[in-house]
Amino acid sequence: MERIYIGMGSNLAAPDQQLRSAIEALAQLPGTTVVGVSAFYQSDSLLPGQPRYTNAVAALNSSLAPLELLDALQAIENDQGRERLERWGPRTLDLDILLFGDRLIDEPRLKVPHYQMHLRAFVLYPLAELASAHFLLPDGQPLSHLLAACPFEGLERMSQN
Ligand code: ROI
Repeated sequence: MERIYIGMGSNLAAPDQQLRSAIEALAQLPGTTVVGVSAFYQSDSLLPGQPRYTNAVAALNSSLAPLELLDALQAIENDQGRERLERWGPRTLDLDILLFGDRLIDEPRLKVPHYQMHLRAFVLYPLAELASAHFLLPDGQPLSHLLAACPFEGLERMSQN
């Protein structure tokens, strides 16, 4: 079993409902338990001209291998109507493996830790709700340092999921 953190995002077709459906789908994966879900956060898209996003982070315990989990996440994205029209386009559902235990994964289909997680407030603040204040990333950086360098500004924490 490994502890895995999944970043979730949606900015189309009732984003909050997309995330709720995704959490249910994660809980159905073989060998997998959802052990925590952060609050939902809304923020403007990093790219102008797109609807606002809802983002959250889920913590899993899973015995799936990294690429098995990646396949499962892409199947959930596709089930929820994800269309891959343009790389950074708006989407009904985005599921990213942020962290997979302490592993460093560098494969063509999968890089872990997620390459931009340390820059994204909509990833770091929800992650901090699930991981302890002393949490270290695989490269030894404390999560608290990443948070200190990444302003909360622009994030809106929703009171209910
Ligand atoms: N912006 C926000 N706020 N949340 C996201 O999940 C997100 N995902 C993206 C881009 C378009 C970069 N912007 C985002 O892929």
